[in-house]
Amino acid sequence: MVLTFTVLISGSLLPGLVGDSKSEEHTVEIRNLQFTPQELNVAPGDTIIWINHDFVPHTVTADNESWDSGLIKANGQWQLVVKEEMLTTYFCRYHPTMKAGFQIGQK
Ligand SMILES: [Cu+2]
Repeated sequence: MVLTFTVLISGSLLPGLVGDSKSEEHTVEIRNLQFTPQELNVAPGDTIIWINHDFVPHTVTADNESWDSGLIKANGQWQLVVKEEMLTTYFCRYHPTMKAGFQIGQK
């Protein structure tokens, strides 16, 4: 004898798990060897976009190097999707005085 259990899970019962439509984009400008803003409030799933307005390349590198943009050319940009557990402080490999970070909260 075989018992079959059919479980129907409605998408509406799992808010936030399937395609979070509330995710936002945040922009950090790199200008005159500075990240602006220096601090940013984000949520998991959000995207942060760094735009390099300088005439020299920069990087966006986690303080523990767990994530890294690689070289961002003049007028180039790079983006990152925020994950809950990631390190949130970063610097530029070429200009170690360039430092900034973001705070991960919940929506
Ligand atoms: Cu730099």
